[in-house]
Amino acid sequence: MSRLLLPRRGLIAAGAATFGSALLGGCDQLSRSPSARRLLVSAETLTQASQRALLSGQPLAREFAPEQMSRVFRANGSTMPSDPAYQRMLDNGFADYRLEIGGMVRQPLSLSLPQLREEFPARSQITRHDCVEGWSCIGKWTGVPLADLLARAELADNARFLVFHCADDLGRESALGTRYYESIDLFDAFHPQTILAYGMNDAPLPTEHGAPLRLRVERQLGYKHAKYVMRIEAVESLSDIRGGKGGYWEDRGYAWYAGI
Ligand SMILES: Nc1nc2c(c(=O)[nH]1)N[C@H]1C(S)=C(S)[C@@H](COP(=O)(O)O)O[C@H]1N2
Ligand SMILES: [Mo]
Repeated sequence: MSRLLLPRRGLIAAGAATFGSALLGGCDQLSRSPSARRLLVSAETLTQASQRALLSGQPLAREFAPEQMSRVFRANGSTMPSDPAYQRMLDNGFADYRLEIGGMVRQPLSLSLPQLREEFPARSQITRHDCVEGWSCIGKWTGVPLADLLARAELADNARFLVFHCADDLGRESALGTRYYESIDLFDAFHPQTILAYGMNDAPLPTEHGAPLRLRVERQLGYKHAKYVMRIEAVESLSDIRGGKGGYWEDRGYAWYAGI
């Protein structure tokens, strides 16, 4: 991704979000607008149970048949984090990997890959990945629904966003920090197709696609799908994190809500 592409990519992302909401009418449209979504999930009186009720019945992203899967699934952005701690985990088959879940939760979690595979339900889905650079690929993803992880971590009532901290450093400039990160709201966090994938196309998630664990948030554009996820942080606001816009690319001008 070159710097020159940035303004164009930002425009496309913003256009895609507008197009997505233009297809919906009335209340749907309201609940799709980023500001209304924030308002809807910000009521501090919402309990976890009412959050779940509110968030159920959301539209699903299209799922595809196995024969529609792309023969080659492109990799984009980071394809091999250079971080020495990551390299050590990779060399060790991720035996020492732990997914940390913290911030505004009552039960902070630290979960190994075997725990993620064995202690939680698994979900598989064949979906299309759309990158703002103008390419799409269809692949199969297997992982643990984020909603099940959050049920165990017990979100605090004032938590409104989940931030995904990644292992890779894009190393472009230093003022904002160059580690990849992303964030989603509770609508996407509890959506049934939002999973942390450890498998791709019936094999362990390959390094170039984000091993050992990457986010799939199927109603959003490619850059929201954080690869190399090390830590999930529940927060009330994104403004104190890094550039304050909720993601590595968002801090550089992309839309935070990248709905397809
Ligand atoms: N950690 C991390 N996640 C990332 C990126 C990245 O550079 N680093 N690139 C994003 C972009 S722009 C896209 S299109 C997808 C690419 O996922 P893929 O490599 O599995 O195709 O990952 C997204 N998630
Ligand atoms: Mo992308």
